[in-house]
Amino acid sequence: MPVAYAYSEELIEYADKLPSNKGRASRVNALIESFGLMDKFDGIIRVKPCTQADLEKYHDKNFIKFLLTGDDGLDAESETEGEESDESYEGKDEPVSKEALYGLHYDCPPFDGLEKYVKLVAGATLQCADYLVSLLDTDIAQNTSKVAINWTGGRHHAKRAACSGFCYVNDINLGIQRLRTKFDKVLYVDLDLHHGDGVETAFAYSDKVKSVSVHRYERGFFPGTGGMNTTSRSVVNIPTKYGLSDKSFIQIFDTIIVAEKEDFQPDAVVVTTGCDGLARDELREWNLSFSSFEYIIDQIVNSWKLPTLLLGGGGYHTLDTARCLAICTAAALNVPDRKQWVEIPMHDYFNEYVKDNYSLRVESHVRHNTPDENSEEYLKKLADYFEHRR
Ligand code: V1S
Ligand code: CA
Ligand code: ZN
Repeated sequence: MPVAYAYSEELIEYADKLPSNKGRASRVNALIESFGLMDKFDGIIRVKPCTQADLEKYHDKNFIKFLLTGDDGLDAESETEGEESDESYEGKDEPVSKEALYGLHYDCPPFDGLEKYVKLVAGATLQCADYLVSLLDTDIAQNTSKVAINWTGGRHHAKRAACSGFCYVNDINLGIQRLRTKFDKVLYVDLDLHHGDGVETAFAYSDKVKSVSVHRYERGFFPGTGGMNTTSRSVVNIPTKYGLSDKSFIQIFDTIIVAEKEDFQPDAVVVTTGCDGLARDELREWNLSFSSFEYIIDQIVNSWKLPTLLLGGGGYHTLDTARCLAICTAAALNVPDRKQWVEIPMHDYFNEYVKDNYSLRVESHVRHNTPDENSEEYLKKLADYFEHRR
């Protein structure tokens, strides 16, 4: 069961600095280690920073220069008057700051270690893609799963020349491009609560990459894109309402996502798992437990059996994200006794789990009194819509 895991002390140290997810990478990694999963991987991908040239394979050169050094080398005049930004409406001659131009503010503030962070996170996804690319054709033809995991990746909102929504560079697009050097067709599956807008934009006109995102969709909900009618040949947007339950999530997967995969016949798969749909997540939008993620990851990895790149994405309840990603890792590895795991093993962050009595699968993770606004009728409407357009 070849599953490779992207890790280095440096990757965890710098991923821990991400302002929206401080300390998450170390909790996720430590929990995976504490369940003894490190010994079960086929290989540990020793992550090193990627190069500036690697980032420029998808991103705009000036943007990357500014992100890495704080200076894009252009004079300020090129960003004054006439740029489409909120500031330019205020007074038409007012300059737009470079930070605003490149989205390096609000949700994406600069932080200490940013340069190393982006090179390591993108480097991890690229090295995972390289691992899959370097598989022998005989390995690929075999009826086993082939997986590479980077839980610090999955930065799906970053654009070619701008940071967006806690995402500084789009490691997913870089990874898909790298996978495409060997695999003809790549299916992208985005399970994060938010719409995978940055990936959709990058490959919207490609016949070779199909992006499927299931997400919360409502006026005013970030990023505001991903309505059902924005679906095309290579873009499948599955908008959902408040309170999505495990049952509805699994139904969407089993009906729409599986059918889109069958229709496309991909040669490789990239998944952004995203744990911000969990019931106790700070965003409190969906109402999912770990079991639906476990089921979906198990299906993708162990039933589809295609070369698969698993990435992280969102997740703002740090310890539940660690629980969920540890369970997903065990599912990818097909660890048979994982269903019997009930307690958090002793490890560096063990004491932080005291509130839930050190348990792994806490029943209260699902808010039982939260209605699932995705009614049977609504789910059927979604399924019918996608069936008719195939
Ligand atoms: N949803 C949401 C959300 N929450 C915040 C936020 C909260 C506290 C802060 F101190 C700063 C920001 N921002 C947002 C969203 C971006 C969500 C990104 C999700 C990322 C991911 O999980 O999909 C994957 C990695 N941004 C907005 O809603 C935009 C604003 C409209 C509101 C917040 N302000 C700060 C900027 C503009
Ligand atoms: Ca999504
Ligand atoms: Zn998200």
